[in-house]
Amino acid sequence: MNLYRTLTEPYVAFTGAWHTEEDATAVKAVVALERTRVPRLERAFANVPRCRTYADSPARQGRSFEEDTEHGVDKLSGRVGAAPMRSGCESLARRALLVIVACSAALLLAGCSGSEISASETSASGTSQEEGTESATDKPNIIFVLTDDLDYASAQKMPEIRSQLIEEGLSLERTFMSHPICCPSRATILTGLYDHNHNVLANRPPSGGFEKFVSEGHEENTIGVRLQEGGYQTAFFGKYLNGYPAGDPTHVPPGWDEWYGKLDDQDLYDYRINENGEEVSYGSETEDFFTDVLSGQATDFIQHAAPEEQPFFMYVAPTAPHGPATPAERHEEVFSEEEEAPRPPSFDEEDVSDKPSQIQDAQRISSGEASNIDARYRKRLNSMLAVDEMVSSLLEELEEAGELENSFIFFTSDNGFHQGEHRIRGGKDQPYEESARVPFFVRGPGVAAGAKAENLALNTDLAPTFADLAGVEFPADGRSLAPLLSGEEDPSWRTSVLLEKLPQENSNEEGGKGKGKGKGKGKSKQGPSSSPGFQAVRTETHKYVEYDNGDRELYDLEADPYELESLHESADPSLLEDLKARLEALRDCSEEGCREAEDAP
Ligand SMILES: [Ca+2]
Ligand SMILES: [Ca+2]
Repeated sequence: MNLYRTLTEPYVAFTGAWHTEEDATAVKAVVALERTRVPRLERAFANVPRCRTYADSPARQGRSFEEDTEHGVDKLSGRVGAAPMRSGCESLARRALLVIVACSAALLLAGCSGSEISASETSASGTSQEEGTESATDKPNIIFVLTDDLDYASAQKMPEIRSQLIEEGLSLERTFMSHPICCPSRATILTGLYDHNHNVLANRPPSGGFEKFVSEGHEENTIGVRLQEGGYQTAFFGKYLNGYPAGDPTHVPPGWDEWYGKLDDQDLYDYRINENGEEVSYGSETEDFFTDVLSGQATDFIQHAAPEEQPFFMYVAPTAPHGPATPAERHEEVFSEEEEAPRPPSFDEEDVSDKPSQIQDAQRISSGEASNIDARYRKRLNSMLAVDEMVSSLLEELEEAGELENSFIFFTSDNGFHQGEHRIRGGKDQPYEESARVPFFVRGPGVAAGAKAENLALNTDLAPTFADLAGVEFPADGRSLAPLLSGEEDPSWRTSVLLEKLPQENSNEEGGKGKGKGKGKGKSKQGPSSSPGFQAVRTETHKYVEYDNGDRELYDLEADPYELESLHESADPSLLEDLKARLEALRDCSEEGCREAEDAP
């Protein structure tokens, strides 16, 4: 039976109406039905010997936690490379992975659950931040899952993410990526800084990319470094920064006790991983599928990190559903031809006379292009299913290790994704909601199950939130989301965020791509060219955008959640003045100045 054929009803799409409640009900019903039909699976991999990595290495075993913290980060930087994962135990790791994959696939059908905790069983202990009053063992584990280019609506279609994160945790419904494109967004996540302060402005040199991040001195000051100094075991899995490793495939950034940094861009077969300083190649067999390899490495880490006294921080970054969005073989046909990409009112926007020039220059979307958008949408969903299974595996492993109730699991994406809205055939790097707004779910101690909050959240907040939960200092432009996690009402919460794409030196960006890009003037045969640079203020009710070329946009998001009619020429002058003033206060802000500007009434 194809589980998903019943889930293809047209859905209420995007923005203020971005809730997919009908789908949610359908997903739940189908999963529940399957659970009654199929006998529960035993834990299939209970007896599979696992490859022990750092925890069992001679370097590690000779050292207690106290010694680790005493020696600090310099001493600890020698950890990585001490025990390459696959030396001498490759076949075991492979076997374990295969079993995990088999079990995960079975999970989808049979629901070998058991990882559920009720809200009443959780406690707020993990959110207690009084430094120095807690031992390291009281501190919560933090698991951060960062997908690549996942749009808000698609995230709601994932059955495990829905049942285990959305329904068991908090959805922050208004979460944005300040500069919604891979590398700048990830630089913000690692540093807690806006683009105008971290200065990684693009995916590639000279204005951006991994090399720019390094040259700006950020690697020594990431959230990984601070949490490691604060007594956490830190581990990184997957996609780091575009352009990594720039010539040295054994480069392990400071701050990470274990490092599994993906090489070879977005390839899901025939790629390499830098595994703790050792370059390991993967082939084109079924079991080489990257998301599954990533899942195996991350769950293995939980197994060996959980028994340690130290709490742990995991940064798990799959490349799905970014193009080429290759699904696992077992998922190739799950979302099938009935599944059509969302068609919000902004799809193939009819009247673009209100829009900036690059949108006005774009032609309407042809039926052939619409079919291509649908095909890519299905591929993206199918590619996400292995991530969905990975989330389930991580939760199951946490529960098995007795750590689930003391772990926060964060799930988000580095940017959203256009699928025909405002005639933008695909891509991101735009100020529109489809680009900048992302799915964001948190589950953990003290987080109410099924809660939703409308407070504005931003990628600058992630590092400060992790630091706050861990009880360490981390100066940043953002702020801790911890009060929102525990359901505190905060009437003084920020009322605006800054969205920005700053001017870049010549670099050939991938964002906002349309195939007609850069081909002369006049009407583009296909999609719009990428947007010029912009800075924009997004308040709870409005968005005001200033482009470098002088174009402007202003939307009343309550009356016009799909951003169909820009009011920049017709708005009440006092509203325009207010938004301009707010943008001015934000555009060069730093740290406390950002928080004050964002909080302005
Ligand atoms: Ca991305
Ligand atoms: Ca319009």
